[in-house]
Amino acid sequence: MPTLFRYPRALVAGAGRLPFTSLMPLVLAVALTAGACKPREKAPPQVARALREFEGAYPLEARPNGTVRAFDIVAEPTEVALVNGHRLRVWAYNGQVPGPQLRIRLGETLRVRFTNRLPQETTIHWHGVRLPNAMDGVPHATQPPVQPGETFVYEFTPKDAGTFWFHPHVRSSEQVERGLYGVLIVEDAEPPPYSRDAMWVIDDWLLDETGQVLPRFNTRHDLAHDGRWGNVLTVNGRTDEVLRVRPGERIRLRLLNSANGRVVMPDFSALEAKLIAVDGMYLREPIDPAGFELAPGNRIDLDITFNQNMAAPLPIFDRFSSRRPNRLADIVVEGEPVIPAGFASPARAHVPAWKEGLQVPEHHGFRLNARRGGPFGIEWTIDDKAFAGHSHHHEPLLTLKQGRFYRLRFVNESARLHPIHLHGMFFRLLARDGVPVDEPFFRDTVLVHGRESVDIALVPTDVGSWMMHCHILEHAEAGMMTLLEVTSG
Ligand SMILES: [Cu+2]
Repeated sequence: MPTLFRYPRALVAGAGRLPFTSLMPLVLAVALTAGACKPREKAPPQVARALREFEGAYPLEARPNGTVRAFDIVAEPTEVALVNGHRLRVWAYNGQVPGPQLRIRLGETLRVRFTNRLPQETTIHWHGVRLPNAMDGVPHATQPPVQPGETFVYEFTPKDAGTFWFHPHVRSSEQVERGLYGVLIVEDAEPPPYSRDAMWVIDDWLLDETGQVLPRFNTRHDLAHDGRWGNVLTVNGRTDEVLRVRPGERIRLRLLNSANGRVVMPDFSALEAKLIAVDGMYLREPIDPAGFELAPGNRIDLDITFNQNMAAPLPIFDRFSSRRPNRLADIVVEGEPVIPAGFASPARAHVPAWKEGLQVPEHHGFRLNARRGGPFGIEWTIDDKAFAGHSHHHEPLLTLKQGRFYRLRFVNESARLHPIHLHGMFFRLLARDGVPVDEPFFRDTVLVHGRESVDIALVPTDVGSWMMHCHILEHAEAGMMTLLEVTSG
């Protein structure tokens, strides 16, 4: 089983197919021609090959089977017994944090009648779901914000099975932090026969001395660092979450990082765990999850078989900070053994390698940085532009054509972390700091480290105005958002 994630830089030494030195002239040559050769002009032969390799990676159209699954969701302030029974004043979907888990099957249509009973306007964004642009939940860009007391109906048929989530796209650094998020699971048309399908929603909370959500958002400190990192880490709203399984069980464990800023690196090395999906999408083949950086917005699905007998609870740690591991949850294996289920891993998706992707001229390099100014004193910028809230009409920073192959680059000119999220499309990581990385999966969010450059490739499939933003929600709120326009033909 290949190991991919040995961040920081050890990863690239192991995964790169080309030695670093042989790659450098190529990277320089590409950099020199960037801008002179856009895909719409005479496309290099690598583009045609990349497009052929993309065929069949995922469906271009939804295939509704006629079944509509209807849910009501209400957002309102409430109190929940959270963080081990402590009464926490939150904003919640249907009175729960995490919010309700919506579970449908591929082909079914999701219809959510959403009512806003918050003291602020809001929307629901369906993170990772390829859906019609009008259902994407971005205020002013795809819909008017839902005012207090109003109702809005979201209806769409997901094109992909997988682990997705939903949250507000208005003042998200406050609204998500206060507890507004939930999981959307789209099951395969024929789900693999795992003995159970478990979900860990990871969040961290910044609580004040009274044990309540500190009601100061977008502080200078948050903005000058990697957003708002909390002092209480929860899984499914608890600091003492325990997953109980029986010996021999083979389960699917889905993880979501719903934190505003904190990155976690869950350590499952004591178990027989395989990574089978990232950001909802199955891998080309299962791989070792060791070192995967689960940034805000990211999801991973694990395939775990509990062969061993464990007398004591097994703690699962977050080791993003190697000096300060955080206990996420415990796993307890107990009871009567069951016969392990032997079935083929569902991780056998067609994921293009795009080995020539780095030879395709860069279509655009986004520069990520910060400067003084703006309503919070610090602005986070993409190409020196700060997105001034959602209250204005915005011109797209970049226009892409449906069905074309693009190589894009993020150049982090700052020292902070930026998990960059694209709405409405998946992309594949091609390189970090110019060194090829063959991740056998698509993503919708990639963590860009301080001073790092990251190359991605994508084929936009859905027309519309799609957001691209940092998923550290304080960075996004302070400007690190923009729009990509995907046009037909
Ligand atoms: Cu950021």
